[in-house]
Amino acid sequence: MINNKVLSIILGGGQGSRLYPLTHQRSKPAVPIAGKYRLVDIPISNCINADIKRMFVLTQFNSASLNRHIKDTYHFSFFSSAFVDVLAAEQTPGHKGWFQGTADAVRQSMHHFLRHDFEYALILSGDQLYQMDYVKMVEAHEASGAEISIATIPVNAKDAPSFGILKSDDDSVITSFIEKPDSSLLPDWTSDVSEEMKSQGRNYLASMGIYIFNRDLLVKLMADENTIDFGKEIIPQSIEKHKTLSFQYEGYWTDIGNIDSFFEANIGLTDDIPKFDLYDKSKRIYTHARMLPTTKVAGTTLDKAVIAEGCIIGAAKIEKSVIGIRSRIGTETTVINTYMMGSDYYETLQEIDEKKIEILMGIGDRCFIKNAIIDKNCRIGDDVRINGGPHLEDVETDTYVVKEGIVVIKNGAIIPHGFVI
Ligand code: ADQ
Ligand code: ADP
Repeated sequence: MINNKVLSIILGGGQGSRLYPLTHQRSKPAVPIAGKYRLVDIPISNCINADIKRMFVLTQFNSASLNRHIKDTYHFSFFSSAFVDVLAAEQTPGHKGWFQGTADAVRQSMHHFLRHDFEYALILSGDQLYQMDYVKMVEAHEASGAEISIATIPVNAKDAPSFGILKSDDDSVITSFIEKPDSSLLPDWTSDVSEEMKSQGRNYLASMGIYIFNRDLLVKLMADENTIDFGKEIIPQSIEKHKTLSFQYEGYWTDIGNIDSFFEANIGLTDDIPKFDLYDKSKRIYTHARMLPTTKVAGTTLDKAVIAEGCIIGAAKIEKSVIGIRSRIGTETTVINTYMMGSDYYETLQEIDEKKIEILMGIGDRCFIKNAIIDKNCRIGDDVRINGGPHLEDVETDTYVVKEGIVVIKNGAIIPHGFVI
């Protein structure tokens, strides 16, 4: 079986500065998405659905929450060879510690990979939302006799400068590649795409940052210590020397590397027919099985609301919002266009009494919250008004950050009664 020949390497994130403050105290793969999952669940689930069961997650921080999430979620049978291992950047006599870039992350971890028997290394990005059958890509790679394959997707001129852009011949062999081209260069980089893609103005073939390398070639390429990144060095330097296949994909795929795209991807789940389908049994997204109680709602008008398990909601209105696990929302409160991540635990009435907790976890009564991301375990008092939007300037305080009009309340922040943003 072809999937047994594959070892997956999930690039869990650099410093994650573009997702700050969500990555302030946790590594990027541990960032909660869609109310109950974490970013890393996406590539891991895609692997499990493709029956690729050996995965490494490379990350900068050895975060306890990521390790616990992986350990508690992905148990495989005692008799199975399946595993998900987190490899954090580690300081050894020969290494500075921090991963310098994507290729450097793979290089520093090579000794862990080479203990395993595999023919193809499937290198995945940890911050994308999509459901793709990797087996088809591996099959195309093997059938073509290529040494490298890159998953590609047509994009429009506005998005093209954020990606690696390439051109391929009639056999889908990549003939040229440019990492994040300046928009003035774009006229030279159009590709012959399908009519459907053309009608959407998606005339450029972008790298999805998903690669297959033959094992021997990867070993050879990693021996050159001067290369730091796949997109900037390894791929552009390799295409002339090694047959590199473009594996074109036209399903839903989005890069969620910054606050804006992260917000859009989450709010997009409230659409009538979301582009990212969480309800497809054959493409299931796995996460920690928490055995939470059902959600309780009283007196709330719900419109396009995605609500996870274990919530206690008394709000007046929730519209176009994703409400995460164990969220508590008080009465007469309105929540619009907001992603609330939820809480890691419940506070018991006894605890609240003993610790004299004044502002409970969740959102209080009579609040108005719009265009916001509320990280886990926040305490938002009564009569708070958070009105995000383009009228707000980018700013950072102890408790929140505004980025491109989106108000991000930091993990565990306490927002006092009557506060206005
Ligand atoms: P980017 O996404 O800009 O472009 P990069 O920042 O290198 O590339 O990130 C790729 C993946 O690796 C991300 O998941 C990121 O979090 C992770 N990563 C980055 N640095 C890391 C590190 N030091 N250690 C561990 N993981 C790290 C790339 C390609 C483009 C392509 C886009 C598609 O370079 O050609 O078009 O991906 O999104
Ligand atoms: P999930 O997968 O549900 O997000 P995790 O097990 O990753 O949950 O995280 C739950 C977190 O909440 C853990 O860090 C746990 O230690 C923390 N936690 C649980 N109860 C309490 C509590 N009473 N006070 C503070 N932290 C708690």
